[in-house]
Amino acid sequence: MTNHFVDYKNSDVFLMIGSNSAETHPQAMRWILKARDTRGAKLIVADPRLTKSASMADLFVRHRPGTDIAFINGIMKYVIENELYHKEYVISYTNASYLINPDFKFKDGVFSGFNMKDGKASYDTTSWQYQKEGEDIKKDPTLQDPHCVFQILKRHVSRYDIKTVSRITGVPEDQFKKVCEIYSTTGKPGKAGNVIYAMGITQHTHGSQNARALCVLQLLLGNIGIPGGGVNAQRGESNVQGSTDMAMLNHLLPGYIGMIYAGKHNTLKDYLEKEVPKTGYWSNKGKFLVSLLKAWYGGKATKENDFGYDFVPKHDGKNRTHMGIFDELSKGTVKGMFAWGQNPAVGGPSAYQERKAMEKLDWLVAVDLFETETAAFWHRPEADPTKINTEVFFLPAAMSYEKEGTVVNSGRWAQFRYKAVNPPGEAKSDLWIADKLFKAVKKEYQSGGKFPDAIMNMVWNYDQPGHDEPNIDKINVEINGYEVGSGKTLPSFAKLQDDGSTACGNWVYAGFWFEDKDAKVPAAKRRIKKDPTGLGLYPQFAFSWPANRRIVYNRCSMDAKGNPWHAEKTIIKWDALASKWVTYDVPDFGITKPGADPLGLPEVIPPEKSAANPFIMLDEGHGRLFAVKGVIDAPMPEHYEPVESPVRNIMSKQQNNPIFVKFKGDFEKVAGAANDKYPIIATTHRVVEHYQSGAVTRNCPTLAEASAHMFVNISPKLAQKLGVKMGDDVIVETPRAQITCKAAVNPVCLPLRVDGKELEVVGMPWCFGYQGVTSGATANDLTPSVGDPNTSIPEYKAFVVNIKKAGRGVF
Ligand SMILES: Nc1nc2c(c(=O)[nH]1)N[C@H]1C(S)=C(S)[C@@H](COP(=O)(O)OP(=O)(O)OC[C@H]3O[C@@H](n4cnc5c(=O)[nH]c(N)nc54)[C@H](O)[C@@H]3O)O[C@H]1N2
Ligand SMILES: Nc1nc2c(c(=O)[nH]1)N[C@H]1C(S)=C(S)[C@@H](COP(=O)(O)OP(=O)(O)OC[C@H]3O[C@@H](n4cnc5c(=O)[nH]c(N)nc54)[C@H](O)[C@@H]3O)O[C@H]1N2
Ligand SMILES: [Mo]
Repeated sequence: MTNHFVDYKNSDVFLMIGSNSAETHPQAMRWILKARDTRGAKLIVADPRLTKSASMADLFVRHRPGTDIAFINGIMKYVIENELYHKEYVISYTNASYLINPDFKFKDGVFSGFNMKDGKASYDTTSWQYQKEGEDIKKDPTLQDPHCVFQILKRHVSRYDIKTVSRITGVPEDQFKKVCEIYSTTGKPGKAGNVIYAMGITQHTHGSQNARALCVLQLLLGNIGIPGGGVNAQRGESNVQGSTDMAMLNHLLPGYIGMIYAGKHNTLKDYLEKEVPKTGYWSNKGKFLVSLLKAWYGGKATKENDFGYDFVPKHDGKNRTHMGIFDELSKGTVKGMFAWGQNPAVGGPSAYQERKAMEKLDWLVAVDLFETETAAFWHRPEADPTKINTEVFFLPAAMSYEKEGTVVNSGRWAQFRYKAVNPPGEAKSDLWIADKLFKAVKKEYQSGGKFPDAIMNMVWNYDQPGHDEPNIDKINVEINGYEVGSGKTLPSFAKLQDDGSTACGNWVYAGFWFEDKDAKVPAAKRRIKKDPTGLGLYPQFAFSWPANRRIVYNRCSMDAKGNPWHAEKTIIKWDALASKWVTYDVPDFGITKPGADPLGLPEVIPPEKSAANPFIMLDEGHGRLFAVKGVIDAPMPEHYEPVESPVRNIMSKQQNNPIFVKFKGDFEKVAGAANDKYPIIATTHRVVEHYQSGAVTRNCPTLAEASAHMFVNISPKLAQKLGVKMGDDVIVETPRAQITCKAAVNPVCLPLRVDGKELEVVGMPWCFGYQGVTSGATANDLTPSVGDPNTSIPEYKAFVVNIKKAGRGVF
């Protein structure tokens, strides 16, 4: 999230798209309702289903799953052509005026640079780059040049007129126009539009482009960097933000430092030359990486050995995401697996095939609170345990309340939590398990093994005399960063060096374990409820990364001269009379530099300087309406159909994202386009009663009772056609599997009129499986294993099914 939950109270209009906060993020809903009560804010909800959030909306539009880009591009067209964008912001703070290579083309739904090599599609992005004159990028501040970003974007989205958007999405024209009218009011300086999204946006073969489209819209309206604005991904599990920050993703090292790839980054010098930009804040990446290596390898990381660069296992460049790993499992190339706080037998795409793939494992370790479907895969209903040779180990884990540690919420607030109760029985904290496991593995390596360096050189000194649990304080100091030698905790990442004098486990958390002068505890532990501006910044409540900044890109909350766009919502301003900055939030731009003043007073940096590059994390310093890098599948969002869709793409000949991720073998089956056998559009969603795969909530008797049955929401019209009533059993089938569940007949899902044709849409929760107090069919048996080319996130939210009334004996 660029902003944070409490900040929602400062919004004027919310566009909640592909998120059902009322059920999945109730804290977000609390502040949305506050904005409505106190400032008359409007809530627009766009969702294929009538959700609990939708029922509270001022305007609810039902659109077809997988058509968000058409929807958002349509709003952009309206905003641009009616000149409702925030002109000063767009010219000063985005790349609107930048000139793009004249070779850039878009034809038949494909961008220039498309390649097909050895059956693998990709883009060469050379023609997407800026025109240069020497080192300088060419610009046209009048925005008239046909090759400038603004004109290219304008031409691109001009194809998404209201009628076309309606034909694709199924949203009636007058309703869509209303969305455009209401949301575009936030382009006025002083108005704040807040985009709230979650899995309805991301879980698509064009999920990254969905999110990009929202960013571009927000840039056009000047909604980024301001209180009440932002692009606000409602992150998932309570600590999914923290786990992403800590690099639980295969392509990242902690703190969003790109992974080291074999072949491409053979030496530290190679890495620094190829991956550290000359401009923008990422030009400090070398300091972050060297400090990370120092944190990992301590005294073993020296200048002479490039700080232990060779100790880091390198990525082989293959698809090492969830789907890539299960593809390998199905081929039998993976011997053992840890399912550590994960239940892929229910949560993974094509779960039926994933469960089957696990049979190829020699061993499986499940670290969990319960014997999940994954831990129990070998005695699942459809399997014969005598034929499965996988050895399964179960390690009982403590739940969040049964251990201490830090959780980072969607708003980037790191908050330390104390242990409330002891874990039951033999259950241990994950940290305890990791600690014992590491030590045991290290012991094994003493008698030799493949590539011992990574393990043998690792700093591992978290012992706590007299305690069985490792000392979490020591770990937090390492993550926060310290001065090598003195061991002093660092106050911020500005202190990090690339000469081995500092160590830091995650630069974005630098300062989170530094003592707050008033609270006398580390920042992540403090809970001071003071809010001097009344804008909900709460600067001494927990720690907001980076640098305790509550709203990122906050230079954009002011004009070039440093006057806030909205005086009542001032988080930082330039006091021209006194020639100084007034700051309530931590600025993400330079306001002072060490001066020549003999008293040591810093020199104040005037506003013009930071106005020239307000998006400090980007090399060019300007928000990207056109993405020259960062995404690999398109510089501007373009509508493609989901891989499984009953509809042909009316925008171009290109049916799907030309480079979506797919697999051969067990995970290959897809219905494809306009397959008459599967005429119904399906999506999946969460319910308030259950959490995720239901491993915890289906073991909680009250919740299990509150939502006891697997169901599919079908429209009254479809029910009539199928001859089923509320509560009847139906069979839902795809080319991959079929499931039997109850029909929930109500107007949650209704047919949509898409390009003159009526199409049924159905929705299913994905929280059921065969274990637990209550059980039910798994929706993910139906979902396809296809994904977004940038992230490999599966297309969970748009696929096709056929539904039949259940006959006898189908169970
Ligand atoms: N009670 C509860 N809360 C949770 C969770 C839980 O399991 N239960 N899980 C947590 C986790 S890990 C996450 S990631 C979040 C997820 O939070 P959300 O993303 O809010 O949850 P979902 O219900 O998966 O999806 C949101 C909405 O997307 C809609 N949708 C489906 N297809 C499309 C589409 O093509 N476009 C658009 N715009 N919308 C579409 C669905 O109808 C649904 O209402 O919730 C978190 N909070
Ligand atoms: N069809 C469909 N599928 C989806 C989605 C969707 O929207 N639609 N959403 C996707 C998303 S966003 C997500 S995040 C994934 C989630 O997929 P998973 O992560 O596989 O599912 P969870 O149920 O969250 O699994 C977490 C497990 O951790 C255990 N657990 C809880 N606390 C602890 C702990 O402290 N320590 C340990 N060791 N274990 C613990 C729980 O008992 C549970 O078994 O599912 C994805 N799958
Ligand atoms: Mo999630």
